[in-house]
Amino acid sequence: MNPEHPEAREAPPEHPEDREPERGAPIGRRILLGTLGLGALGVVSAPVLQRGLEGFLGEAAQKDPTGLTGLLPNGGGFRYYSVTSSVPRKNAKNYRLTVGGLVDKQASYTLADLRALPQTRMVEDVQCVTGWRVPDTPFEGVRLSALLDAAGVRSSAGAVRFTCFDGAYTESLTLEQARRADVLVALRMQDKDISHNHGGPVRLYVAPMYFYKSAKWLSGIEVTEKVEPGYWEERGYDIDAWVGRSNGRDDEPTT
Ligand SMILES: Nc1nc2c(c(=O)[nH]1)N[C@H]1C(S)=C(S)[C@@H](COP(=O)(O)O)O[C@H]1N2
Ligand SMILES: [Mo]
Repeated sequence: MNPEHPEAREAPPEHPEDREPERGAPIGRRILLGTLGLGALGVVSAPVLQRGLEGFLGEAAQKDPTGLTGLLPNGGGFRYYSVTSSVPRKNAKNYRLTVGGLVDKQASYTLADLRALPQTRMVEDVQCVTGWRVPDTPFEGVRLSALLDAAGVRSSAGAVRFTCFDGAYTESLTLEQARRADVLVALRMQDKDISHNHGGPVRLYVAPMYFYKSAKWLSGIEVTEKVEPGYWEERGYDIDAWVGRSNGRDDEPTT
């Protein structure tokens, strides 16, 4: 009924140097892990193979309490999605998140600024509209509502538009949705700083909606008058993307 969004692609290797040094981890271990991550990429070549590998990694992860397999591309049941073939890397030095549009006070946050604000942690299932699902995934970050309140949203505003430093992806929420307590400007995912491939250093996290709402590589928050359809929404997906109640899905009530 819906076109399967086809932009799942092979994840680029995570650069070990993008990671903040694991405090206390011996240097040798870090180098070993980085090498392993790159080596494993050669194995992930076809989608079918990839699915097999994900199954393997799922099992391996359970047997590996060190979390070593978490460094492998597409580990932990996630697929890598990007509508662009490459995305610049941002870190604590050059990352900025701007808040503008119909607000009284525009703002530009560094990563340190965002880390200094109160953090909210949530554990919910991640659900992609194409069917894959990752249960009980922790996300942590600043409530979007806190950034909107700090900016002072004008009375003419009705929606929020999100832009990304991949230069292509966009998303939108109504102001009411954006103010929900389960919508975060996320800095952490799976209890780690968000990696580049997962949209780090900062991604949007819209817990009650399909994962395409959770824009990766978030760089701009613009308060607008009306909802402007995002990247996938211009291509036929629902703007109001409630899990189980959108995109042709109408789950049975669970009562
Ligand atoms: N900037 C950007 N954000 C994005 C996407 C994308 O292609 N670009 N894909 C979306 C989709 S369809 C999904 S399922 C999730 C995938 O997140 P992951 O790569 O961390 O698994 O990111 C969402 N956010
Ligand atoms: Mo998705």
